[in-house]
Amino acid sequence: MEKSLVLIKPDGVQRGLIGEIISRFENRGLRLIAAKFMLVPLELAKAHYAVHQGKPFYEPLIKFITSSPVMAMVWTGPDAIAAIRQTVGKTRGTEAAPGTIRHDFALQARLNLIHASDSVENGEAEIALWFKPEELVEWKRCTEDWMYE
Ligand code: FUP
Repeated sequence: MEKSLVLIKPDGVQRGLIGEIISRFENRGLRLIAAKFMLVPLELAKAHYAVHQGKPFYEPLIKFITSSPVMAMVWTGPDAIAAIRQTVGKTRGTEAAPGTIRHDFALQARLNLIHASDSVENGEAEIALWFKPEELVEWKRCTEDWMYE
């Protein structure tokens, strides 16, 4: 099954949206397999956003992600990458579809509450960056027999 890194970014933590966001993924039927609440070291922030280095929003983004704690998680499930990005919505809240987290709780690009991996390959790489292999928990939700074909 696919795996995705999901970060509830500093704005989501500060605004008290951790529970709301986790509920959305739980309700979707996805399985949480790792979580840690943490301040992001500068080097980790730079590695995570390396693809954006040099872009105008890069420096403010690094400042933002290291400014306050994040809730870092790994979620899995069938088609987890697509399912999670669908639930998260497009980068800008004003472009995200109604019912998505970013539509329902955000307006702009940087303060968009969540990071979610955009492909299986990037998911694997991001999970390796944020978590040690032993931090991923092997278990099965009781709902899965009635949700996963
Ligand atoms: P997403 O995959 O939707 O999280 O968005 P991107 O990978 O394109 O961008 C990563 C992060 O850079 C966004 F979550 C927020 C930030 N960003 C800006 O601050 N300004 C922009 O114009 C685009 C992205």
